[in-house]
Parts: sequence; C-alpha cells; structure tokens
Amino acid sequence: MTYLAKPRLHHPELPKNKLGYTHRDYEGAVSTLCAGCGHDSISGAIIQAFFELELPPHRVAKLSGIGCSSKTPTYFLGNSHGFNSVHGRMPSVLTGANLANRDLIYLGVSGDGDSASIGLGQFAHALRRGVNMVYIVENNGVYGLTKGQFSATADRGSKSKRGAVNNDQPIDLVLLALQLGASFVARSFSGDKAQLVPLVKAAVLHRGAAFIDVISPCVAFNNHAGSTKSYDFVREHNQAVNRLDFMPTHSRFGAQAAQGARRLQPGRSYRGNKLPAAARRCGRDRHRTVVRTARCHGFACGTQHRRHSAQRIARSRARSRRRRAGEVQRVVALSAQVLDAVTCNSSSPRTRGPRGV
Ligand SMILES: Cc1ncc(C[n+]2csc(CCOP(=O)(O)OP(=O)(O)O)c2C)c(N)n1
Ligand code: SF4
Ligand SMILES: [Mg+2]
Repeated sequence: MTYLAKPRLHHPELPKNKLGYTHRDYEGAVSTLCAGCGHDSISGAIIQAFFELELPPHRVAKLSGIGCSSKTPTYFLGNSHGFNSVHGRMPSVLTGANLANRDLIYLGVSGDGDSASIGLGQFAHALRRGVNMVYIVENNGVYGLTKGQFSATADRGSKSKRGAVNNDQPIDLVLLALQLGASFVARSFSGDKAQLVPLVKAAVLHRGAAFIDVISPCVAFNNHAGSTKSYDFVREHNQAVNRLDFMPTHSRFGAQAAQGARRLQPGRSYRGNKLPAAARRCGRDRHRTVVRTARCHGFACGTQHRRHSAQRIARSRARSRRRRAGEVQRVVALSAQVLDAVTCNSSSPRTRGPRGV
C-alpha cells in the first residue's frame, strides 16, 4: 500500500486527446488497494476508456457503495463528480441523481457483495427500470474489505483461503441482468485490458442500462488453488466468445468484429444487411453463447447484448426458429425472451433520454 501523493506536474509531451487532456487528467489519487488487486486494473481500463472517448471528466458522475471495489472511484477520474453511498445503496442514489440531472454520464461501480448480497434488490430494480447508466461490478467472489467471506457470486464447491467449501448456489449477475432487461450486458476479466477497454467505451456510449460484470481477483483472500476467481483459474477457463473492438454506433464500425470475421474498414459505414456476413453471424451467436455459458456459470467474456430494431429482432427470431431444434431450441427461446425485454426497454421514453455525449 502507498499513501504517496501523485505529483501534479507531468511530462509536457504526454499525448493529448482532442480536448487537450492527457491520460493523467483522467487519473485519480494513488490507489491504497493491495498490490496486484484486480480492481486496480479495472480503474486503469476506465481511465483509458474515458481518455480515448475524449470526454471531459466533469461530465461524469461516479457513484459507489462500500467495499474495496467501491473505493476505486477515488483512483480514477479525479476531476469528476463522485458519491460514495451506503453499502448496497448505490443504485438508488444513482437513480436519484440521474433524475435530477440527465446531462451527466452516470458510472456506478460496485462489488459482488455490494450488488449481489446486500444490494441485490437495488441492483435488480435499477436494471429493471433501465436507468441510463454504466454499472460495473468488480466481481472477486468474496467480501474483500471485510477479510474474505464468500459472497453470493462465489461458485458452489469453491474453497475459501482457509479451506472451507462453499455449498450455496451462486448468483450469476450476467444472467440476472439479461432477465431483468438490461439493454447492454457484458462480462470481462480485469486481466484482459484489450477486451475491457472497448467494452467500457461501448457501455459509456450506450443509452440505457449498461451492465458489465468484471471478474477481478482478490489477491489477499481469493487467489488460491480451489478458488474459481483466482488469476490462474480465470486465465485457464476464460473463453472469449468474440474478439471485441469498439463499435461506436450501428452505422459506423472501426473494428474487427470477431475472430474469423473479415476486417471491417475503419471509418467506413456499414448498415443492416451490409454488414459482413461473418459479423452478422457473430451477432446472432452472441446471444446464444451468453445465455448458454451464463447458465452453466462459465466465463463467457467479451459478450455484448445490444439493442436492435423491432424488425431486426423479428427477422432474427424467425430465422432462429427455422434453424434450430431440440436442445438448441430451448436456448433460443431464452434468447428471444431477452430480446423481448430489450424491445420493451427501447420503447420506454423515460430511459432513452440523450446522455448528451
Ligand atoms: C450495512 C453494512 N453492512 C455490512 C458492512 C460491512 N461490509 C463492508 S464492505 C462489505 C463487503 C464488500 O464486498 P464487495 O462488495 O464484494 O467488495 P470487495 O471488497 O470484495 O471489493 C461488507 C459486508 C457495511 N459496511 N455496512
Ligand atoms: S483485500 Fe482483496 S479486494 Fe481488497 S484491495 Fe486487497 S486484493 Fe483487492
Ligand atoms: Mg467482492
């Protein structure tokens, strides 16, 4: 741990974005978390994302609850608005702030204890209402701040540092967010910045409830053999279902959509059916993969769930119905429920106010 203050001066030739801000302008105080804590890597990804999005820090309001994860807003976006709420109550404070001022970008940062245990009701209702926000859970499977008790996201059969076995069923926040109708849902890993940064950028520009569950190992209490949230376990079992880059809107992609997809031309516009076939295929598979892997509590990283037009949803549903049968049919049915929820969300004017980005 360090309590050193960051020097205010920085190298005059640090790269600047078009607002004239350097990376340093998006940083916060020096972290006091344990060296190697996954949460610090998430802070790094958030700093990088906002620098690259070229958003002024004063346009952001960051809110959190209680926990090591909830301390992290102090360590990024030092020039943004911030509020550290009571344990598990961040979502309702964020909802209230959002009602009072719709022009800010709301970034909620929470932990698995903060959101899946004491704050589960708050989490559920904020997503159900489609509050315009980015909601990040830094998920380490334990209550890090209070010395490593199992949280509600700890997998059944996983072992604590002292060898106790968790016999309870875990809560899968990704699956829950899909069921609750969040219009952007993703899972990532704090150790994969190349994946996490574009996800955060896409979530920030998404209008509506954007949720990212980031597996973030706790080196002090949950990084041993027998844990399913340790660096070793996550690296071994992490399966990226697609390789992501940031796609700012439906109309303009400057990215490689997926492994095996043909390269999309930077700056070129692609609309609807003009998307390369491989990218469209990847979009369809994405829903299927999210649901299937989430159900068996695997790590499906890099998964995004995006809003689509009603016609596109109807077309995709009809195609799915024709193609899939038997066991796969069950998964598609679940996926269709998810898309239904997205349609409902999209038609709610309350949740679609411009973020003013
Ligand atoms: C009302 C209330 N109950 C319990 C606590 C004790 N407490 C502080 S942080 C925490 C758990 C934090 O876990 P998590 O959200 O997963 O954050 P992490 O430290 O793992 O990042 C608990 C139970 C509290 N501060 N307030
Ligand atoms: S106790 Fe765990 S979660 Fe908290 S700072 Fe240390 S490594 Fe991170
Ligand atoms: Mg935790």
